Amino acid sequence: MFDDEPNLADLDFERSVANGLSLRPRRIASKWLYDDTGAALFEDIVASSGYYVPRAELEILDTNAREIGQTLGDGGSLVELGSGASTKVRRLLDAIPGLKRYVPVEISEAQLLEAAATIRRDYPALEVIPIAADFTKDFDLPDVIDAGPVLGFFPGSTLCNLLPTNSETFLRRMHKLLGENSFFLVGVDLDKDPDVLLAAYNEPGGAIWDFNLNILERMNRELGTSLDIADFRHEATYNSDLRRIEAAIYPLRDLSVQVAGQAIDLPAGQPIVLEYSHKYTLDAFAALASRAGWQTLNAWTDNKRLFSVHFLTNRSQA
Ligand code: AVI
Repeated sequence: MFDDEPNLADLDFERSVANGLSLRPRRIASKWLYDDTGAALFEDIVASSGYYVPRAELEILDTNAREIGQTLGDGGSLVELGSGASTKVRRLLDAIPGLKRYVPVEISEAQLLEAAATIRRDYPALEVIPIAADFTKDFDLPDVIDAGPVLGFFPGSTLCNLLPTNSETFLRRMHKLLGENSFFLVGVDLDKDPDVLLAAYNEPGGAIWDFNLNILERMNRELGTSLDIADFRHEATYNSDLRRIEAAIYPLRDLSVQVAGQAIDLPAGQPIVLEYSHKYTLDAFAALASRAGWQTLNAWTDNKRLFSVHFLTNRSQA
């Protein structure tokens, strides 16, 4: 998964946690939330009633997939970044019959190959070229896609977990990766009433707690700590200046933990920040994409204006 703290993301788990917990506020890079258990717990968030993102995004894709296909034209390649189980993309595959190729990019090879086999079975006319890669690092796409239009697909608002400057850098990298003849479909969460956001990111005792507190279980398992999840609570707050949700866990009493040979204090009530989730207006995201060299062809929202999908291009004659 993505990270907003490059200095922590490039280290191994133990070093990253030790360094993050010495920052103020204390941090643990969000990429560590998504081990196998975390990824499974995140699916419970996706299925929960309060987290509107998946439903709103599917509504937008269903409504606009045909137009996306018409703009793309026939013989194109769809490159999905972080394709997971390749579920959402089916809405596009179903609605764009002229598509020639699907290139799922996923770090988990087992999940990638299983999903690719299922897509091959269900869409026999489609050429499927799975790529096992961490899309946050440099990787190559197959040359064969240069022959036709390319549609990058980055759903789920994952981009919003990056700091805006890092999002811009990422979009610029994708510009280079997808090539001159490309389009990019990006899911972006909208800034909105903080109460709606807080309801989506807080569910006391619910799936979000399990997901975030799982980091403590992971530390116990992999770093030999003996933290008790009953000593922590989770809370997501909204930072209205920076327009972002800040998800954190809070010790309920003064604790100390030994990581990488260092004794680290975790005082009661002091946050350990796990994840930022930035929220954008349509214009603010279009401006950010433009700074990264993308032109916005369209930016769609769902009916309730909770979420947006931006349809970008780098074609010079858009
Ligand atoms: C993965 N990412 C897009 C989610 C978000 O909405 O920022 C992570 C999440 N954490 C708790 N709920 C959702």
